[in-house]
Amino acid sequence: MKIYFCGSIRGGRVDAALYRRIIAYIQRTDVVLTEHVGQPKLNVLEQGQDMDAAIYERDTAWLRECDLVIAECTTPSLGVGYELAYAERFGKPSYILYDRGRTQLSAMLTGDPYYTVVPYETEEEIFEALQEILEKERRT
Ligand code: 6IA
Repeated sequence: MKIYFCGSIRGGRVDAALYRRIIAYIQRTDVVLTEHVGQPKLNVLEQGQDMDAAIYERDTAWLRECDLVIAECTTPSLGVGYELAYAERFGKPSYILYDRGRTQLSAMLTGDPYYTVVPYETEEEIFEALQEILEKERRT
C-alpha cells in the first residue's frame, strides 16, 4: 500500500526522530510517499513562493494517490491539519496518532468522527497500533 505519513515540519521538528522510526516501521511492509518528513536535516526555512507551490502541488497529488493517511500529531502543525482535511475530502482512510501525555489534540480532529484517533503513552503502543492499522487496511 502507499502510505502518506504526515508530521510537523515548520510547526517544529522536536519529533523528527520519532517520525523517522514510524516511517521505517511502515517501510518494512509498505511504501511511504513522504519519507522526507522523517529526515533529520530538513531545511524548514521559507525558500520562496515557487518552492512552496511545488511542495503543495506534489503533496496534494500524493494525497489523492495514496491508500491511507497516517499522521503523528503530537507537535501541532497547520500543514498536517490541512492534509488531514484534504484526506477527508478525498475519502482517504485517516489515522491520527498523538502522545496523550504531551499534547491535547484539537477538537477539530477529535470531534470529527471521520478520523480514527489513536492516543498513546509509550512508543511501543505506536508500533502495535501501526501493525493493526496496516493489517486492517490491507484487508479492505
Ligand atoms: O505546517 P508544516 O510545515 O508543519 O506542515 C507539515 C506537513 O506538510 C507535512 O506532513 C508534509 O507532508 C507537508 N510539508 C510541509 N512542508 C513540506 C516540505 N518542505 N516538503 C514536503 N512536505 C512538506 C520543504 C522541505 C524540503 C526542502 C524537503
